[in-house]
Amino acid sequence: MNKCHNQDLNLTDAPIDITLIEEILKLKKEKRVTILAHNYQSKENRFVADYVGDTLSLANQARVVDEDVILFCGPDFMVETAALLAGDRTVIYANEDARCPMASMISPEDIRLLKDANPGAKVVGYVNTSVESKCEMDICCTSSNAVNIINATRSEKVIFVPDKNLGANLQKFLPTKELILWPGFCSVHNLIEREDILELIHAHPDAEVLVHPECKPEVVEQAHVMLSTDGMIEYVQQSHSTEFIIGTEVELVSRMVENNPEKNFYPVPLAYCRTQKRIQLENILNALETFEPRVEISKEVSEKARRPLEKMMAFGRGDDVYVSNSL
Ligand code: CIZ
Repeated sequence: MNKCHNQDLNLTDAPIDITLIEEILKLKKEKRVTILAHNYQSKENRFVADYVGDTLSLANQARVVDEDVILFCGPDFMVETAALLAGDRTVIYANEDARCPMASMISPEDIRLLKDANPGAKVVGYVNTSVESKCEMDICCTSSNAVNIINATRSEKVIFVPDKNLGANLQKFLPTKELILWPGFCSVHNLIEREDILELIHAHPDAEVLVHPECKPEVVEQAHVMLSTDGMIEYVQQSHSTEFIIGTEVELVSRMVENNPEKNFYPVPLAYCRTQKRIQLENILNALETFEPRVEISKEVSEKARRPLEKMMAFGRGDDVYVSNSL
């Protein structure tokens, strides 16, 4: 999680609309709005944000910021997760059309059928799901705390939804659990092939290879370390290596370059999240001007969906387990 300092933007490498940026910065101050932005957001969106991070760290921020209004630059499920945890604060989508394809790959009815077919199995659900699907879960997780959360469940069989790649990669760290998986996937990480990583390793044999756990297992097998996005940011900062191959969304690699100018990073260029890039400065300004669209969830649904999220928040982070059990 980074607290952002707006003066950090290097304007030399991108045609950025300075007038728009100035208007956004002025308006968010006048209207006392906190802007949260996910790690995959564009450089200009990250620049106007107060905090940049992964789903878990942004959800934490949503609970503690001083302002009563939060504008969230991220896909639907992240905005709704923050809203469920933000107490009385108003939470606004930067662009409601930024809908995560993975979240629509499973429905509450699918989860009910899985529960009927596997009586006694607890349901651990990735946060990348709809509010309605969360109502069917025992506990939520993100990639940064999934192993600790699944290990703590009180059943040997655990229904893990919806990401089959994440589930298969987690299973290797969970020898006492049997994960029942669902065929969902991240449309960005699922594009990365083993050959993409092998080509980069061939070109940069001394580089450390970091990949995200939403990648296919055969991709993860080529890596030195599997980590969540905030985990990767911290890892490259602390590592003595000077070269890194990064298997996740390309914007995260831009952040690493900005933070570590003395190190070299080799991304997989096709790993580009179109959903997140639907959020543009114009959307942010419009949301600031109108305070619309707001997250509106009925009281009954909020109460049910908040329960698995609150349980997750009690665990905190934990992706150091991936490093200590290095692949
Ligand atoms: O939890 C998140 O923010 C996502 C989508 C990935 C990660 O590993 O941080």
